[in-house]
Amino acid sequence: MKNILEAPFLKEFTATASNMYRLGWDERNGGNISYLLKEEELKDYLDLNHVVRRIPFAGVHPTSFDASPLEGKIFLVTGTGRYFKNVERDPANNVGIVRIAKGGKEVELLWGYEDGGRFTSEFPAHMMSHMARLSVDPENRVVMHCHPTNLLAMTYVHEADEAKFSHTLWEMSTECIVVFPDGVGVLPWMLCGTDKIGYATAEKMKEFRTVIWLLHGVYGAGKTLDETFGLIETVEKAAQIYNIIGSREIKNTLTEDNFKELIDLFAIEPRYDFFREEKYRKLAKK
Ligand code: 2HA
Ligand code: ZN
Repeated sequence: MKNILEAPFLKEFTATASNMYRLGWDERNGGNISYLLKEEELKDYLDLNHVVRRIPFAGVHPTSFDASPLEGKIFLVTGTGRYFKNVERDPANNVGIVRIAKGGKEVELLWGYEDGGRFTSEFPAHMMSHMARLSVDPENRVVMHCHPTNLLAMTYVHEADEAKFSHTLWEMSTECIVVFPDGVGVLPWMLCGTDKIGYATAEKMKEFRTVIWLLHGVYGAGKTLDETFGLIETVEKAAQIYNIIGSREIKNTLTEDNFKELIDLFAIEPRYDFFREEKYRKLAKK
């Protein structure tokens, strides 16, 4: 067997955690990442028949919560209470590789959490989000949660309306509508670590790759770690520009006609129902 600490998927994962930490998105034990692994990329590094220990799900309703659609799937997941700051220096204690057990009520630990730890408290929200994303995008592999400073600040002063929030972010730089034409979903404040917020997040994840938890942070989903990181990075930068502008008078902004030129150039399908002008709203699919 090769040394798992040298595995490309693990190195990319831990480097991503460090980048998130350095950007101030993951103070203390804030944030968590789950990454769906392929058996082929694991088989040279781990004996997949060796289960280190079994860990039940926590914070979920034992009868209604069901991760069985993910049975047999293997995830690399940050640990509960662990600091992103330390993930790259010490992955064996701070992250784990877990397989969803038969029945979908517990996981089989294959590697990691070596000092007795367990997966993030947001594991139910992650698993439900994976199920939701996979139902609309079979290539989705990453769910990422963090507390980006500017986006969090923006949730205190901007209306919580999804269409308005998305439109404002789109206006904050030319790239935005290209990177997240699906806009952002917005959830009211809810207690974190529960299956209730997990269900609500997953429901939004069927429509959006970015879901904002008001006064808390953001969930992002994507096919790769880079794509998901880049999505949150772009949303966070837009929020930063929004905050820098503050209450100063806007003298220039991107118009919906500008958006349309970008949409045509990049051949993307935006949420036209989030537009204001009737000529664009009527292009909405629903
Ligand atoms: O503990 O960010 O939402 C990590 C969190 C909880
Ligand atoms: Zn959080």
